Amino acid sequence: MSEKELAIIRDIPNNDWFVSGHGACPGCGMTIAVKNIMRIIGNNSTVYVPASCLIVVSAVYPTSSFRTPLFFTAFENTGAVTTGIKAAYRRLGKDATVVGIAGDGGTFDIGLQALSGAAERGEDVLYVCVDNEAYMNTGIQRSGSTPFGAWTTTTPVGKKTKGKRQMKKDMMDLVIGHNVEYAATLSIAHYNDFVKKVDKAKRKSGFRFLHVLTPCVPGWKTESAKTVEIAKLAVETGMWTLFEYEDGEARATYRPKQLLPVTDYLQLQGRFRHMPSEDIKVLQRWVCNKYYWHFGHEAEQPACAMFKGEPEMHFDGDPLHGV
Ligand SMILES: Cc1ncc(C[n+]2csc(CCOP(=O)(O)OP(=O)(O)O)c2C)c(N)n1
Ligand code: SF4
Repeated sequence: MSEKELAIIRDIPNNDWFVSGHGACPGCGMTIAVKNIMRIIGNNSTVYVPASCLIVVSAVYPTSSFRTPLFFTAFENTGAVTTGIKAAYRRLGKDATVVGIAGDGGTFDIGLQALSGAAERGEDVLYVCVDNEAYMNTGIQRSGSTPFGAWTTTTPVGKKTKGKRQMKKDMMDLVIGHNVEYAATLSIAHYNDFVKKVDKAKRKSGFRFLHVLTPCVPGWKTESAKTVEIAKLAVETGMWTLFEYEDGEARATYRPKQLLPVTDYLQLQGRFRHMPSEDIKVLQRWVCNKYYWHFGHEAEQPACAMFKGEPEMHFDGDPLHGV
């Protein structure tokens, strides 16, 4: 492709292919992500969106906020429908980017089978997961992506239970396990990293997966003006790790020099407000384990000092992602 590679936020073309008029909540992280992804992908593209907040807020027949062709069928089949659209274009001799944009429920849980099929076949499509960590448009039910301790309507807080009891599923590891062409995690607060990864995914052929953490105001019980700050804190506390997988190797694209304690992230969100200190410690431990797993021992962190010497911690190095 001869067009100039995009490296920083100012390089993004001004043309909008996802426009205002949609019904998303003020401060919705998902629409910030989608607007900027579409600016980079451009209009030589066809978008598929399964049942999710995105389709509900942006496509009330016969109108749509997407200025590209938009497809919508069922919840569980993003991998299958994008495969079919691309096959039809191939048959017609047309070259267009086919993008599927699904929520975490449609990716981690109910769409996992179709995603796995498309990834394993190496279909030439771009799959974007806009991850708001629950089934939001149907009333904030927990998904495989919901973090430990979070309140949702199906992981309530009461005398016996205190939010979700399981850890967030490692979706990137599952996708990378298919030996895909490209996979990357993105943050709406790390703009230049975001731009480079979307541009890279656009330029490549084969199965590409972008995983964006997208804060949700009512689901996370946050202030709408704090969406980007919360996305940034997710990275700085290690709740969200920025890396990419390319040519068979994973590499960190940003490493917080000094991890902030998870409480800096949790305290801005009502979904964690009930968390007892022992649960916060469990979550901090998960973060530290993940951090050492990704970045290795040389990056020892004060926020993790309390776990030193515990056998399950990866304090001895062995970073799985080869950073
Ligand atoms: C087979 C099937 N089961 C359930 C539903 C109902 N449903 C529609 S969207 C949705 C939740 C989507 O959650 P997610 O993918 O996380 O996207 P979000 O709404 O959070 O953006 C559910 C359960 C459906 N449409 N189809
Ligand atoms: S419920 Fe959450 S994901 Fe859905 S539009 Fe509102 S802020 Fe965005």
